[in-house]
Amino acid sequence: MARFRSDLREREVTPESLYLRRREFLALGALAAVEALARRAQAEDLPGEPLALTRRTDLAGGEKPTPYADITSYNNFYELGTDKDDPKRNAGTLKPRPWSVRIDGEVKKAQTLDIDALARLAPLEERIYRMRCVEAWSMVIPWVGYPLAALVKYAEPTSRAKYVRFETLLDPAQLPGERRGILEWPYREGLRIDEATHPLAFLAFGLYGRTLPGQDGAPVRLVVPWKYGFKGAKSLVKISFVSEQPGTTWSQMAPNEYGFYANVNPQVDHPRWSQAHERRIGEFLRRKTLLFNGYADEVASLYTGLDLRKEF
Ligand SMILES: Nc1nc2c(c(=O)[nH]1)N[C@H]1C(S)=C(S)[C@@H](COP(=O)(O)O)O[C@H]1N2
Ligand SMILES: [Mo]
Repeated sequence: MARFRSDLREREVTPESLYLRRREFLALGALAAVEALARRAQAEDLPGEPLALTRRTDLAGGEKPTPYADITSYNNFYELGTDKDDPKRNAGTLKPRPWSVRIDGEVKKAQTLDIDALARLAPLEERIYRMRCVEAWSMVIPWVGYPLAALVKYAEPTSRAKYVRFETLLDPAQLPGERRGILEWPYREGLRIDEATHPLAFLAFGLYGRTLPGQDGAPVRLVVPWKYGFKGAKSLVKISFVSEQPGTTWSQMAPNEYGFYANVNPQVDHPRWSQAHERRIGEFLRRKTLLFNGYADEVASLYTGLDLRKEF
């Protein structure tokens, strides 16, 4: 964990504009300053409720976060449509309040928590993570939430809890895509318990300092930055602790394409395309994909002894 700790670069809590402003003041001077002030005004207009953060940690090596507009308009959320711009257009039917999340299975404290109580289980913080989709695009996202480990600890799993299973809301009135049989609903994902308690695994309630918009998984979603994006189940209503590896939506739908582990591995191609490169949204040239999405020093030890070609 040494590198993870030294990578923590805390910054004071500032609005989106300051990411841009600092850079532009330094690089371009007065003209840029005017432009940056205009952007700051826009940043203050971001939708959602502002969230009080205790700290900010850059875990993307100083890379500039992808603009809010891209993070919220280029999405995968099949319950709200299969095109990248469908979720934003269709998110209006999703009502993130009232909302509750069921915690059950192999735990001492099985219970149903109101979303606001869930959000208060641990101090909210911002973490800037690199994210990568199996479709070979990537983003840098300033998520707001807390480590999933805090919830696991709170739930008090029994010794039989070996995996954690995540389930999305099943309600075609709110998520009309569930009327179509494109996937088996509700959307389900899973982690091994040691993955779920790894300090990088995160439960997100917001982005850019505000509550999540529907298209990004309001009111709460999973974020696993060293795995492909499909691990990040959205709009969660149930978190279950189980003794057997749970079935997951994509691995049941297409087992040869999407494994349970879903680790970003540039050497293991998707059956229909290479995983060696990726396109960072907003950039033209493609980049080399990094093992475990750049978090290998932190997470590789979770997978020693596992053949990542078989367990992809
Ligand atoms: N419920 C649900 N969660 C989901 C998906 C989905 O279709 N439904 N798509 C997954 C995929 S494939 C990706 S890449 C990420 C995209 O997250 P983003 O749109 O917030 O970037 O959400 C994941 N979580
Ligand atoms: Mo994805």
